[in-house]
Amino acid sequence: MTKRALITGITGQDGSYLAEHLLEQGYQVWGLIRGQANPRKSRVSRLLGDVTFVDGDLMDQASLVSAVDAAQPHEVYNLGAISFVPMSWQQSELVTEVNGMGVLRMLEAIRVVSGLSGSRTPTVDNQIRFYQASSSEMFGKVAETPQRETTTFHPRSPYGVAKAYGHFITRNYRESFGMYGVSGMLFNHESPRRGAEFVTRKITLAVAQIKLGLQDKLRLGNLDAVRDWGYAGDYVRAMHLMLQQPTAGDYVVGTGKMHSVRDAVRIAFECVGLDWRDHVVIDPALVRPAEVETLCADNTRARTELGWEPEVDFTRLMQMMVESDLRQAEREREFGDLLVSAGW
Ligand code: NDP
Ligand code: GDR
Repeated sequence: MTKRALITGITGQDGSYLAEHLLEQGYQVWGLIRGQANPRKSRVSRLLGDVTFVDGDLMDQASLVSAVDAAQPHEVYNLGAISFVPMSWQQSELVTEVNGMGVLRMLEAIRVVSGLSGSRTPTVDNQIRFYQASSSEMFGKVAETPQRETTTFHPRSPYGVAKAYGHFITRNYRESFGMYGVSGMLFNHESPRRGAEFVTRKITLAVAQIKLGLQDKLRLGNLDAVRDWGYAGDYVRAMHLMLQQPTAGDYVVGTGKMHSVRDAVRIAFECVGLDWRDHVVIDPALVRPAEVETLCADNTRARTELGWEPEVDFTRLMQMMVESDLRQAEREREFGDLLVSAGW
């Protein structure tokens, strides 16, 4: 039997890698697409023939019911969110609606389409399995290091608070309705497809421009922040594995290795033979109102129960991103030169 999966957030970094991974596993993939003529749909243009797109928005309950009904999925991956943490101080209500209430709306859509109620526990075989994109931001001001599934939450941003709601409501639907719902408590993961506003990609894009002489300075905030950074391609494998377990549970996913933003900058500049100290400027405006100082995953449960291992280490990840951004910057420069020579 061909399995069907519905992915929200398919135009994002993780959605694109997950769609590719599930297609490789023989799935029929459906993607929820938000907005008329969504410009980010071009990001998944290479999947256009393979993925069925369905209109919907995590702000709109009825659209989620229609999407689940149309796709009749075996698995739903809820990756849709406003994922840039600083935006959650500027538009806290919107972020709470999408990242928190959006989870509830998707759980309700699944409950309605499956005909689940508290009095009727479904058999494992006929359930729609649900994956929620939880986040290490829920740990925030950390109660212990490294962080594991049982570590107390102390989120430091409206984003983290909304994700904590999504996490607990997923668990609550598991306990209330017998729904198969899991939360992947994922630590930062990056790739050449990472949004340009996140610190790793901001650094690698700038390194490429600086190497080609198109830019001189890179403005950053807190260089002392420490994160556990992994590769998005590795992390989508963990998402899929979580939904294949006999019973639903929550899993921390990270590498267990810590690096500072300063390390990230140093490694990225070293990739092109430059010294970061000649180019980086500290901009206090980029320092957050409340910072998550340090994060590090205890991935024991994911490794032992899922058999999951990360394959790309941090240095290789930064190299991969710098190489990709350098290639793109060189192409753009070449294309720009062609336009100039053609008299455009
Ligand atoms: P991206 O920012 O790259 O993608 C976010 C996706 O969410 C986009 O496809 C966007 O679609 C969609 N989206 C935004 N608003 C809505 C809405 N109202 N309704 C439906 N879809 C919406 O994020 P990532 O791929 O990096 O992350 C995926 C998920 O994992 C997110 O939930 C994020 O919070 C979470 N996460 C990410 C981590 C990371 O390090 N990358 C770590 C831990 C958790 P559109 O094109 O319409 O804007
Ligand atoms: P984060 O990722 O907030 O951890 O959330 P981000 O890359 O934005 O920040 C990481 C750390 O770098 C520091 N920093 C800067 N960050 C940005 N964006 N820009 C800067 O100029 C800069 N200078 C220093 C930040 O202060 C922070 O400490 C990501 C997102 O993908 C979330 O959706 C996800 O849930 C978490 O990872 C886990």
